[in-house]
Amino acid sequence: MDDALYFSEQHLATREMVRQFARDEVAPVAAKLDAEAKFPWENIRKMADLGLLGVPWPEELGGAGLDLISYMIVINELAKVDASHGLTISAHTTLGTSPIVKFGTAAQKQRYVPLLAGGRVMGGFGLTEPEAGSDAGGTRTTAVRKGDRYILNGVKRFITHGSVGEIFVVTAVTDRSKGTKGISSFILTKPTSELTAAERVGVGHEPSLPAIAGFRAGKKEDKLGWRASDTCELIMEDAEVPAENLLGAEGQGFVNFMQTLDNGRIGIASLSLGIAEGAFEQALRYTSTRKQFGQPVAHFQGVQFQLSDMATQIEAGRHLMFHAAWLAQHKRPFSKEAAMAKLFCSELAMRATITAVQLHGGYGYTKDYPVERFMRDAKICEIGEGTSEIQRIVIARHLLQDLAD
Ligand code: COS
Repeated sequence: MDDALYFSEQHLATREMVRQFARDEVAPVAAKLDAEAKFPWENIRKMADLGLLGVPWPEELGGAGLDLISYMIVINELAKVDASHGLTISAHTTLGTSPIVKFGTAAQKQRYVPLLAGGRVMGGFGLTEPEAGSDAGGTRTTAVRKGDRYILNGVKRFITHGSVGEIFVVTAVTDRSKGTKGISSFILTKPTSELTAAERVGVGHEPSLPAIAGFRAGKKEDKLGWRASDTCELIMEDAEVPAENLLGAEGQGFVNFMQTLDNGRIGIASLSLGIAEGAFEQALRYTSTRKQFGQPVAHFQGVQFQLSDMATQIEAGRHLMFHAAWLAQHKRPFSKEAAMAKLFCSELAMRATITAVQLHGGYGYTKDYPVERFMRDAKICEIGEGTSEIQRIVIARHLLQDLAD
């Protein structure tokens, strides 16, 4: 792809800055963080200092004031080296912060966004439940108004930053009789579960945020990939949420989080593409140096064909992803394109990483090379923020709607 198509000088400068950070600070620790399933607190501090935890938000709200394309570049460059770092930025920014930026009152924005955008605390999004995954409208968590509070009861599952985070946007049913129009969103706060680490690095905990009674982290997941990203349950047991923490109007929650997910899908496309690109770079380098039968294996046509296919599909993925981001940035409809980009890039990440492991032969199956981690990290891209099946449903609905129109 010609850089000039989507990138300005400023985009290229952002790319160079993040590329350098990924090479110097992420690459040396990625394998250890993965092996130990540790949240990258030291790098959270460094990314906060670089403004990477609030890339697309206005400077007056503590963000870096950059655009959506810049934000996609950040996720992409991090994921080329470590998907967990890319996901940390994506989940914190799109899922945790964007609903407050987009649907919050002035007071809510002033209270929460600077803390999130400046990387002072981590944010998350509580939508998925034990019985509500692809069927996002099947939310069981309830919110019952009592005077100046809502009482929330329910469990949210697979929540990125559920344990380490402090600010969450959580969905709950306020009127069961109205179906998806009876779902609302709330801002909930709790102290981080990793206070010692947060205090060590100087970000991750904000003492002025109230610990909402009855709201806590539950079981932490032990995952196949994205192991340096924190995934945890959130539990609400008669959680007492001030009425002023209602985010948007009552009943507006479903449409709001559908819009949030539309944006999130471009981020996961960018992350998936990064994994595919990282795997490709490793495979290209390895096959150019690894000798068998007296020559580098990249001299064999069978290997060349695989490298060519990877490079071609990556190029296609870049166009799909940056085009979806461009549409979103220019306030044009982008829901179909975001689903297409997410579907294509996540399946590409899986194919490309399997090929990269194969091209590394026996070494690819060991932890001496990063491609096995890339392969484990790729799988969830076909599942999280809407499975591949859901993306196909979303795309098909657009196709049929376009026809009807
Ligand atoms: N933007 C704005 N509004 C949207 C929307 C979108 N992307 N998608 C749906 N809506 C609106 C619809 O227009 C509809 O409004 P009206 O009733 O006024 O027409 C309302 O929301 C309900 O939509 P729909 O009837 O399509 O809801 P369904 O229950 O059929 O669900 C799918 C649709 C399956 C697409 C949805 O549940 C989904 O995306 N599921 C996947 C969720 C997911 O990604 N989970 C992982 C989360 S990881 S954080």
